Amino acid sequence: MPVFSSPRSVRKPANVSLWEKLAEKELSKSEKTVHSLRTERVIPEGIAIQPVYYNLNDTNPAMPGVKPYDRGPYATMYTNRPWTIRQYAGFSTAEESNKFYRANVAAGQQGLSVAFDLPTHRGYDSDHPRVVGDVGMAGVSIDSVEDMKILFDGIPLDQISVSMTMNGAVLPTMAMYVQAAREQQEVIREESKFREGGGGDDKPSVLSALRGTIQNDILKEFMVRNTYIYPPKESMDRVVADIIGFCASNMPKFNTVSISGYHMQEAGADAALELGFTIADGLEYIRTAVERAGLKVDDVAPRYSFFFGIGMNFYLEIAKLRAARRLWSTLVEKHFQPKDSRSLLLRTHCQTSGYTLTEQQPLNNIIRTTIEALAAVQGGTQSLHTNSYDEAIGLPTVQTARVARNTQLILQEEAGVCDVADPWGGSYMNLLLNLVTLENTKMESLTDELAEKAMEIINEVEAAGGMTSYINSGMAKLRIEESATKKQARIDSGQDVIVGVNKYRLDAKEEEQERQDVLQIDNSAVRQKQIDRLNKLKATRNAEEVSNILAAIEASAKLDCSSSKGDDPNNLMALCIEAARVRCTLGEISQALENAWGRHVPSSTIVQGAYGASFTTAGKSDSESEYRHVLDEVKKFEEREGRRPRILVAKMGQDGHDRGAKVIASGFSGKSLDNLGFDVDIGPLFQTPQEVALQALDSDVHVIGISSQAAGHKTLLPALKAELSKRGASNIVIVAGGVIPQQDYDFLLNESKSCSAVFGPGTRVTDAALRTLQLIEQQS
Ligand code: SCD
Repeated sequence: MPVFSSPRSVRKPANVSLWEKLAEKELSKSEKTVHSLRTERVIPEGIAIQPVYYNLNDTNPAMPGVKPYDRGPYATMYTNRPWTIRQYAGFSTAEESNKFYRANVAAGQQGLSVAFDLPTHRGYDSDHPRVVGDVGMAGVSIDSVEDMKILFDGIPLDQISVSMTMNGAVLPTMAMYVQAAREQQEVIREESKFREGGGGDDKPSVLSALRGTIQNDILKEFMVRNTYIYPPKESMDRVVADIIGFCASNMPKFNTVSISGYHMQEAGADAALELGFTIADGLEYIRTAVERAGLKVDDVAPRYSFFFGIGMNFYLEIAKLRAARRLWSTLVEKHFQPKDSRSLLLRTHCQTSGYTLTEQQPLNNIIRTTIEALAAVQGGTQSLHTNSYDEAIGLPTVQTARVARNTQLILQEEAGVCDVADPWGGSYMNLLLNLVTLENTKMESLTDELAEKAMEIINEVEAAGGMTSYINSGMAKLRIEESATKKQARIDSGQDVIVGVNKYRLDAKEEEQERQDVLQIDNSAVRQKQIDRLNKLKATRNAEEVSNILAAIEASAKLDCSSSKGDDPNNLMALCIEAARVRCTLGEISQALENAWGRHVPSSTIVQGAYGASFTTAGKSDSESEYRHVLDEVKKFEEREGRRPRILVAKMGQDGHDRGAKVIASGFSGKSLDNLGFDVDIGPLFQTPQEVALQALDSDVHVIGISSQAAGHKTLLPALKAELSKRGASNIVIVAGGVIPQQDYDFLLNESKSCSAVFGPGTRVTDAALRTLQLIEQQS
């Protein structure tokens, strides 16, 4: 007898029988799961909710856990085990973050997800001169295994699954995590020996018990996120491949890559682009492991996992996750013929969209996040992060983080959404449309259509020779930037509604009353604390062991990827664990690899024409006339000054989030009607204030536009202002935009006088352009 009774049916189609078998198997292993066993849930109204529904007239209905997995990777889905509530967080120091993690786990969080600060991402120790404004700002700072041990103090790493968002400095970070787990295990063994008078030594290696996920998705870093360190080839063939190889042999429960579409969506990709590029990335990672590193598809693919962003188009986001599972299983089967069915399963984490959060009326963000979270779970995600409602303006506070976590707990424990697997299977989406064209109105049709669109994109990428070649051609970045610029134009012209921003906006006084305080981090105190700990570490370690292992890492890095297998003595992950053991720092390990490979230098592009073209076809005469008004003003400026207004759009520090900078650069640039007519220079990423000042002088710009998304503005903007003054260029106007809390405006505009305007989230590009022109005119 199956544990689950299927809906009343006389005959049993093959998929239904298969589903029953799979469901039984899942239930038989579920002692540790959150929900108790049950066949159905009878609600107080006396109605029995079945764990899954299907059309009894269908000869072989699609079922959850059954290929091609549209309806979910597991047969029982949340009816047996709800998705993991996994809030992504990291605060300044390891001590602070540890406190936060422990409190969160006590309050119902089920898995950890570590956010590192930008110096850690980019392979710099906290004492490096390039990272003065970044230490501890957008995540936790980790310089050595000592920090990692503090981060996980009191959190049993062999029991709780830990996700780490790390891509650039992924080797030292993973190595420090593994070494911290080993040392944690040693302490436990010593303690149990002491208590039990011996024993404890026969416990299996801690490595095989470690559960979690390392992001390790470098391809999307080159496309959008920008926290790479090394060039693409070495990053793929040695960093990614050696980690996959090491984990396949030694850490079987660890997900070795989290293939991310989330960052593409945040950077402006629409759902089809996000889906197509993410699946194409996944295929490239299998290819790297199988064709380059000589690993077997079934040794690696079951531990690949995915990560999608969930925005406000409710139906489309559900369809995206369903289509993703279908595309993955179909394409992996076609291209790699795995024998293990787990290689076909697309398991995913999701994060609600940061981009859709607004600074205006921030409480609306709770509603947005709830809708997005619901879409993620209706789409069948395995794990979920819900954003805090203040994230459009800064880092979350304890209270806003609690609301975010409770959003998921309420869905799981109050709303009954775990009671049924894939309620959308076969569903009609819209009754009105349904009367006209029956077939085109199902969620199933939307899934089909999105899958088809994504498949066209995947074919385009494959025709270019796979994702690495496609990225190298610059096309991936360009297509996402174009999509971002068009989206901005649709918002600025009012075609896409954002409640409280371009429609139903409060007046300035009311907005002021709604303002939230955000968490402030004392960057210089965090940095000093890290530097003190680094100095202590360097004074107490064995210098010879350190230099020997760093030399071995550099030598191994010069080899090709035939050493990626987990048992190879040159495997970089194995060497880095040894380096972590002897207390090499993250910066030193990264530098050893850099000595062999160099640092990747990106090229910057500007999409021409997309902004104006979308704006002028918006069909709203008032927004079009505003647009033309800006063009007229720019023209007058040119006639008066003998040249167009010239802006340097720049980013400082290690903050690589460049969607805002790219949209501004694209929107402002160009001579024709297609854009706003400024002369635009776009600076390279990761600049120091000195470098930005020098480029501004070289290019003879009127204005510098600084985009800041990673909380470094209070250190970096005053430093830029000082650099300009030092060079006698105080006449260059500085404007800033991005994630800058209102509570910092006064400091930036009046106290430090380090910029002349701050364009907060929700500012229309046309408004920013007009104000910038006025500021230049006032200055001259
Ligand atoms: C699950 N299981 C079930 C079941 N559902 N068993 C029986 N019945 C069911 N219905 C089992 C699974 O087989 C698995 O066992 C275990 O339960 C856990 O389930 P899971 O589905 O693997 O869930 P989880 O452990 O939570 O893993 C989820 C992912 C993982 C696979 C998606 O990769 C993950 O946690 N990813 C999170 C990534 C993350 O946090 N990223 C943050 C990025 P076995 O293990 O035995 O098989 C943040 C970011 O980048 C932000 C922006 C930025 O910084 O730029």
